[in-house]
Amino acid sequence: MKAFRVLLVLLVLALPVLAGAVPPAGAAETFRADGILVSDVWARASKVRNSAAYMAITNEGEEAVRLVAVSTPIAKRAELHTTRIVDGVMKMRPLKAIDIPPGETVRLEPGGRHVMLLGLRQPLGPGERIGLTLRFADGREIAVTAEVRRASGMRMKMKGSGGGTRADG
Ligand SMILES: [Cu+2]
Repeated sequence: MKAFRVLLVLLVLALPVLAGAVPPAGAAETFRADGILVSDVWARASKVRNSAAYMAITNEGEEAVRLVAVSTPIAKRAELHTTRIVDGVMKMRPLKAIDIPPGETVRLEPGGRHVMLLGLRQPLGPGERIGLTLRFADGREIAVTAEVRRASGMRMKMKGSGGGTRADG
């Protein structure tokens, strides 16, 4: 009982920070090609038109790599976005590219940079797997698989209030 209450408090404290998304620890599937390692790839469950995908990209090479585009069969368009807080409102802005310096890992995560999926051709349910192709400035391409996860959070604390999970982009 006590532990449960502590957990609740932790959840409530964490929610604003995570902007409603708690990425669950999932299967550690990694994708590697030519010195680029992509891990923790997931997409937000969504019943609406848009969603977002997140991942960690590690540059194991000696030279900087630049992610310039992402494509996927499940959406009309995929864009690289960044998120900023402007006057207390979260705003997204398209990015031309995401640079990964040699030896470093760049994380695309809720509240930060992400792959915006625009015009979903189908709803994304938890547990589904979707394909994404990452394209880099030097022509390299890496095909990865994202697991669809529920962006649990905001609606979780309202126990018994319908329990519908929606994605908000
Ligand atoms: Cu976005």
